[in-house]
Amino acid sequence: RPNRVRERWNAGEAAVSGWLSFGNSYTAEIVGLSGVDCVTIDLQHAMTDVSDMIVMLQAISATPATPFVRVPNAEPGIIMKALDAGSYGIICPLVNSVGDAKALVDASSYPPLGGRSFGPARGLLYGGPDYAQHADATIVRLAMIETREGLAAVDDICAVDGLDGIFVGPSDLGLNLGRGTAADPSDSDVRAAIDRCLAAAKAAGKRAGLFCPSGAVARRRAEQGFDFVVPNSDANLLKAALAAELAVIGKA
Ligand code: 3PY
Ligand code: MG
Repeated sequence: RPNRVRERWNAGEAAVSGWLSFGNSYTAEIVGLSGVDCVTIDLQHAMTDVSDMIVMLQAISATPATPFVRVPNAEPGIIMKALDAGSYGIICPLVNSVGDAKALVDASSYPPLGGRSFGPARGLLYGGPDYAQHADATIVRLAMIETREGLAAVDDICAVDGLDGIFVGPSDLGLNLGRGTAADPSDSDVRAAIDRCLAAAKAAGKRAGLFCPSGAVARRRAEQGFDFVVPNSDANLLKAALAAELAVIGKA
């Protein structure tokens, strides 16, 4: 199957991803059928584990959305497992150096480009019998820039061969700059850091993504030039929608 994120990019558009933090296949199916291009299963901060991820990927297979996984770190074992389970994209947190970015590319690419081991269990079911031939070109690899070190190295990280681009974590970035954890920061230093990441990606001919706390912010960031935006997570959207309904009843 094609990667819809690449299709959007090839059409000159930003891809929109849902963000899953409940370890649940029903939520994955709902978000996958919502109209998003892609659904990212969060294995870093969310209440999810690898067995949740597998049934969530199966649920997303029954929708038009392309499955991505945010792994907990650049450890090769979990990157290879997410790909073998059928993920078409890897978002890797806390990429602080060229070495971290190369580790992501290495674990997500078959030889000769990388060192991914062969055993694409669900990858074959989702991607078809020719999976091994097209996997390297189909899979999207995004390195998260969300620390001082990552920001300082962003030009060199963007230049890493095989990396599709970067994904900015505004909360960690703000925290690292001593400016709080706002997901749509008003602080001028954090805003400048986000703009710097976008410029670095564009200068290197790479893609730039960003976590956003709403559709309005996601739209503004896509108009600014970001290629991959997330209009908030399932958990945050549920909290906000429930709070709004409770306010109507006079409960909040
Ligand atoms: C951050 O804002 O730090 C993130 O990781 C968003 O997903
Ligand atoms: Mg983060």
